[in-house]
Amino acid sequence: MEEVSIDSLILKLHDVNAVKFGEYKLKSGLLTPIYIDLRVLVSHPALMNQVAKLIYQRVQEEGLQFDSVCGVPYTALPLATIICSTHELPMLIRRKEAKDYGTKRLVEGSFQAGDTCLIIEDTVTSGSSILETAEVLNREGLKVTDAVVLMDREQGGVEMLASHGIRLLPIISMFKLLSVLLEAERIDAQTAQSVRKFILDNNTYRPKKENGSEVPASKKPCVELKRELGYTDRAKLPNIHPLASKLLSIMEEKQSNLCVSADVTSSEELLQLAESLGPKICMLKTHIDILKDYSAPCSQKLQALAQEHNFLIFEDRKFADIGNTVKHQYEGGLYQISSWSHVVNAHAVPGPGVVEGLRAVGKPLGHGCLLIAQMSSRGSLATGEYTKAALEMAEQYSDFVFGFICSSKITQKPEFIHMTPGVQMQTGGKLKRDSFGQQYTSPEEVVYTKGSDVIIVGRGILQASDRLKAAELYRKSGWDAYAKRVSQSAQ
Ligand code: S5P
Repeated sequence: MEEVSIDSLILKLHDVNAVKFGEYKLKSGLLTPIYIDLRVLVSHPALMNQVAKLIYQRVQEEGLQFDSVCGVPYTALPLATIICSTHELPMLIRRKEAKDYGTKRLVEGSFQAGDTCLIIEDTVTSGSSILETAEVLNREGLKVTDAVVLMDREQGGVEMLASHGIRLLPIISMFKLLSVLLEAERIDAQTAQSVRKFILDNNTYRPKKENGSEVPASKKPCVELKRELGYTDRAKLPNIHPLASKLLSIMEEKQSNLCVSADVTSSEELLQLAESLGPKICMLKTHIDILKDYSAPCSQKLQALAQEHNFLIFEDRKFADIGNTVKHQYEGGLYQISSWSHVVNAHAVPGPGVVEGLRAVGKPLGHGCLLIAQMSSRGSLATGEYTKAALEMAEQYSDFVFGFICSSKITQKPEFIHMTPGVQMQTGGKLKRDSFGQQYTSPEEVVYTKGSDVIIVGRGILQASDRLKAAELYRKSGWDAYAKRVSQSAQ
């Protein structure tokens, strides 16, 4: 069977009218400018097989463990059938209505209480259809922990299901779909923008407070639709962290939102990189503990280069311990990170103490910290509620935390900087990965579609035959995507 790429699948789905633009009514009664109707798939067997193949690929990549598979009736039922038949997996069928004769079962097939069942779905808006199916399966004693969906409308399904303990793994997101159709000139920029606005304005997820009442709808984190402040204006915001302000000013001045990830193992190569790529970047990210020959003069020279070429240094130490320990790790030991690095980052997992420990050292020195709210690696656990908790922690310590490591924009507050790793130019529309689960997105998608501020690029530049040329390519691509985003938001 031919290799399936997400981009070509999106175009084929558009060809067969599975994606339509106009005015349509959703199950909820809401009028939508885009309608995804995957019921037509059954009339296109080759496409059906491709979709089934992609879903199964995702299941394998995530390493999901389950005893059986259940497709949400009716559209996903044939998809589940193809997958189960091809890979000889046991399947269950959920009846939508119990028959009034015979066994009266709501779930057909053999299973045992405590078995795990993987759910497959074609499209998700709020996640309610998956939840309904999961509840029926739960009542029969089955566990549901994961669901794979072909198309996520990004209107709160991931969050809603996560709040019920189900991880939703989408293959195509609405924003990806729009950017592919726009790129292929199947839709114009105005249509794409109006759909984006609709999606952001109609997030269906209403998290419950502890007392059970609903908190007001929050918009899906993503591209800002009101006129967006540019980097220069954000640098002047009254409550902005001085380092965030400095970074934004550097970005504007050098027309660069490129942070190079200098993942090299010798001091000489690190300094040579900083010297040659310095003029192209706003920030240089280090993993100081991978150097085989680190000595204090290396970090002193790096500081001098940062001054000369006007970039910030970010030691990607990913602190993740109790406050007292990270304090020592930050200021002491062999590397004395706080003496030379403007920026560090931390996992939110230990709770606020990790930020308090780092802040005690870094704040008096004028340094700042990024919290890791999401990760680029396959199967990352930093999603949903965890991401939200990281955001809350950043808000609480905004005198030290000025931004996030994340895959897309997670807050509309313009004081916070979003920095995204896992960036490489995409070729042929295929999602790039490395052999250890690193997942790559293009600069355009990260900055324009996902609303992030800074692209972090390592091997995309380091492995190029001409690193300077590659850095210029990434700088231009990241900057053009930012310019396009800001100019569209002004329209
Ligand atoms: O989620 C993350 C967070 C980080 S900081 N994913 C990442 O890849 N990183 C870092 O970004 C990672 O440690 C590496 O230094 C860089 C990505 O490198 P590349 O070669 O894959 O571009």
